[in-house]
Amino acid sequence: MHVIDSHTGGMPTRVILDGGPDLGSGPQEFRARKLATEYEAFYKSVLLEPRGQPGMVAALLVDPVDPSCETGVIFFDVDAVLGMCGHGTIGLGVTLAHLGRIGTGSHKIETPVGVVTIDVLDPNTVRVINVESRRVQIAVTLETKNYGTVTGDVAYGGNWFFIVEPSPIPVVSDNIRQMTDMAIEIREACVAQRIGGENQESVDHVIFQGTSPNAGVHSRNFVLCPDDQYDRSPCGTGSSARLACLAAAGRLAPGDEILQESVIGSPYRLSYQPGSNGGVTPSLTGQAYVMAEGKLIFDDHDPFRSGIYS
Ligand code: PYC
Repeated sequence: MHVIDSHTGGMPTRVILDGGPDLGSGPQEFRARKLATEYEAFYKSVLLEPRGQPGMVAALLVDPVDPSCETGVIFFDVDAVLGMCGHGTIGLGVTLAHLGRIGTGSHKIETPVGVVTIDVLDPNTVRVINVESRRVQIAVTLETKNYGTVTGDVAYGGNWFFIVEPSPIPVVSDNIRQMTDMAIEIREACVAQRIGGENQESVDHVIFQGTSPNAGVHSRNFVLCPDDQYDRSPCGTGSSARLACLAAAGRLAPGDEILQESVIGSPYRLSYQPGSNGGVTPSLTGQAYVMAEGKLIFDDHDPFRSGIYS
């Protein structure tokens, strides 16, 4: 199994070029469901330690249904198959450019939630035009066990988000452990109280939206991912959901650009255009760097070939 590892603002992506399971040739949504339900051991083995690392997202390349797309891709972390992944798409764009498969310019990528466009601006900088994103609930109140009442918006950006603004604690790296614990409780409360998408989709990510000490930066976020890790990047799908909330609240005009930072300070440039179904079409620009090229080996004699389960 050939892989290329990159990071986008510190958040790792492992692109799987070949050697993944045969998921058939149906719509990407069906293939993603097949991966989630029939190949859990495979996707965990790619990302669990010692082969993988905490927070890492994999991008399994598959043939696109639409031949005008450069590739199909299914993203997953160690605990879930994702609808979309913004940092992973930036990492994928940089990886495909590194391989010489694409050059600067515009390319279409097919994901389980729809076709996204990438603009490769230079070998390390990619703009993603994401799927239409929307705010679906405003100022929802939920009860948590240890943190009392929490209020936030529910929004879609390719994955499902509960967005708390302002963050209950400063969004700084010293608070990552505390924010992680709090966000896990909030996600559990969302599921228990059936707070999610219009069709009962579960909230799978939680965002705390805070301020940045850096001049010119609009905001800084902490994002909890399904694997209980925080996003080292500003989270592309989370930033898309956030743009939908800013637009719906009249706080950001179409075309206006803002700079958003992750909790470790890595930046994305964000803007949107009105979507065709009442939401927004987000644009996010970030940088990724290739770190390693390799071949994953699954040795039958290796007691940890499937990863370390804890
Ligand atoms: O960038 O959309 C994103 C993302 C989702 C999970 C981790 N990163």
